[in-house]
Amino acid sequence: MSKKRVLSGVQPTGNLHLGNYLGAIKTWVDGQGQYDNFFCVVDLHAITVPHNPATLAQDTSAIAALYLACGVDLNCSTIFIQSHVPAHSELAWLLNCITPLNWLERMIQFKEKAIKQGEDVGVGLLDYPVLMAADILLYEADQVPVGEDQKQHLELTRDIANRFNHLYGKGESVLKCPNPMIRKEGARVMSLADGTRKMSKSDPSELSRLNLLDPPDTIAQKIKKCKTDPIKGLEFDNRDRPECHNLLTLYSLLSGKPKETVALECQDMGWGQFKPLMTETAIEALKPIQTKYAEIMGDPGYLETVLRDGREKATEVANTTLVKVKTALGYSLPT
Ligand code: AQP
Repeated sequence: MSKKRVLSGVQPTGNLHLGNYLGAIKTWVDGQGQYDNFFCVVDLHAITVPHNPATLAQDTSAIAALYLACGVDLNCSTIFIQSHVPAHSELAWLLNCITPLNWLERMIQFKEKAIKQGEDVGVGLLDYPVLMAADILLYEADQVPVGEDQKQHLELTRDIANRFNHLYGKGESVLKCPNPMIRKEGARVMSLADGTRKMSKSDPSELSRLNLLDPPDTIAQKIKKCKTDPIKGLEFDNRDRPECHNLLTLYSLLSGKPKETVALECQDMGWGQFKPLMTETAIEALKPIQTKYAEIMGDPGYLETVLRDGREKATEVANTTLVKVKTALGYSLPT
């Protein structure tokens, strides 16, 4: 029996942080042996917010290198750049034409990000979830590992697939309906500056996040300055102590110690004792990723080969789905 397929991606909109790693990339890596995986750098999504053309290509390659540095294994996974496979844009257009506008207007991420862009908000930001649906549906993905913030977009992808099949499938499933894969712990990593807001690349404060490539002294400084509370004795799951819950969760995930072990270890600690422990744990957890990243970036030819092979494999799968969709819609295909 063939393996189930996984598709996921990250936007090259800034430095990858612990939220992207623990919410998404670590889930990819931990489960990759069981699946046939496609991991893309979603650079078409990156221009739905203001971006810098001078750094887009470089940022995109850096994220692909980080996938490898975090442990994505090319024996069971394909890494590629979204814009290198034109089928993504083409399917997005076709799906646009069957997606009701009010489905998109309901998306929380659109509402939150649109406020930041004011009157200049682009159509691309509203349309982002349709492009995401195209990304997923092209690969007939069974599972999509994402952080909790993307759950609503995943539900929309399922709705779009069902609507397409209903309208044009003649009783068959042209598009495969995917399932979200959301881990229990780490699905929503919160900001170091405010335990009620998610850690995010676009937060203007660098102190709000730990980036995967932060050097040890930066990690130490960010943890030293992170928001805490005046209470001695650290605990999980106290609604009035969101920063405490977030920091203990990060400690648990980065150290590999189960939640119960961390709860016991930290129950009598004050912040003065916890912060150095957390600092050392974060530095140690990120060191192998940073070392591997430096090796990969030191050999650009290797990364180019990985991405060229990835583009070929991805194009083959994506174009097969695109032909099915265009046939169902009644297009004549070039001979
Ligand atoms: N704080 C988070 N906790 C858990 N998972 C998270 N993800 C993002 N933030 C957290 C997951 O990371 C993957 C890639 O995200 P993305 O690059 O597509 O964009 P995003 O979700 O919008 O991430 P950011 O960091 O907040 O970027 P900006 O600020 O550019 O929008 C996704 O699987 C996401 O769930």
